[in-house]
Amino acid sequence: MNKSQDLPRLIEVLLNTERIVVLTGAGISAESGIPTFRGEEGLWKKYRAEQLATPSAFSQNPHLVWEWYDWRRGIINSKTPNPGHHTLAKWGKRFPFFTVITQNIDGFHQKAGSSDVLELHGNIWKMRCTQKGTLMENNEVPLKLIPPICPKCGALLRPHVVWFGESLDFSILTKAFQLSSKSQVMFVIGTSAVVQPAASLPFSAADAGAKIVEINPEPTPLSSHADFSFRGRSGKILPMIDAELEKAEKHSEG
Ligand code: BV8
Repeated sequence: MNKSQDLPRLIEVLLNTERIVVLTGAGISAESGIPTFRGEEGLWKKYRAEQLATPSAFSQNPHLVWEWYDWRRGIINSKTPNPGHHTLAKWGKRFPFFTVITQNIDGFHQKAGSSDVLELHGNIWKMRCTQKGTLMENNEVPLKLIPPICPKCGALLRPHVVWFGESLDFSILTKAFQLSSKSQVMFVIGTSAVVQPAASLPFSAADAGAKIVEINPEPTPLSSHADFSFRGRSGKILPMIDAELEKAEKHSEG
């Protein structure tokens, strides 16, 4: 087994760890049946996310952009979190300091029971008024009106998500970097690690001395910097690590 898939060594590290952050991307929800961005199924009609998840696409054609989000809301609404999400929720109760920093907007970490979740790119069930910024929750599937309008002032509503070319919420991003640089271990799960500024978080953790554990069936720009790199699906790998951790805990309790 090559060093980077050294499970016993990872378990040894985890037994002596209190502070963990996890960065997740679309890949952790892939086994729930939600299309990733850059996989084959990431296409919608003939568009890619980078063409639709932008302010200019929305101002040019709010109806088309809302059709895309309505389609995604429909898929997310019909799926459930998978064992990868549930393992992280379990670890959130096991480790004293445990935060999930997600790039995903599907809300599946919270649905699986994770309580400390930072949503870097927003949430697909939230909308905000383009005029007044009023924030609201809307779980209609399918949307009765496309594009939806603000019940308060009648202006267009937009998804409460961060589009390409838009800045992330400053306080959320600051907290994400602070937690990363204080972590002892950072798991990086199901992300192609190309979208900034999220992709810089693992480097901030590593610079502060954290061990980086990547879980992804494919190599990414982060792989060569990771201390551990498990080539596989998170819905399988995370429960496997959890089972080994439980065994080691029982053994160390004597
Ligand atoms: C910003 C919300 C300041 C919306 C999303 C530097 C260079 C070049 C460009 C930039 C740069 N800095 C900033 C930019 C611009 C841009 C950017 O990074 N572009 C990329 C394409 C290079 N960044 C931004 O615009 C950000 N804003 O920086 O503000 C600024 C302002 C103006 C100009 C410059 C800077 C905002 C980025 C947020 C965009 N919003 N989502 C929505 O969802 O509709 S991004 C979207 O793609 C997702 O949120 C996700 O975060 C992101 C990345 O996708 P992944 O999650 O990684 O998914 P992907 O499909 O790519 O990969 C899936 C992975 O899972 C794969 O590796 C696969 O192997 C793996 N996998 C598959 N199955 C499994 C699995 N893993 C485990 N188990 C499995 N079963």
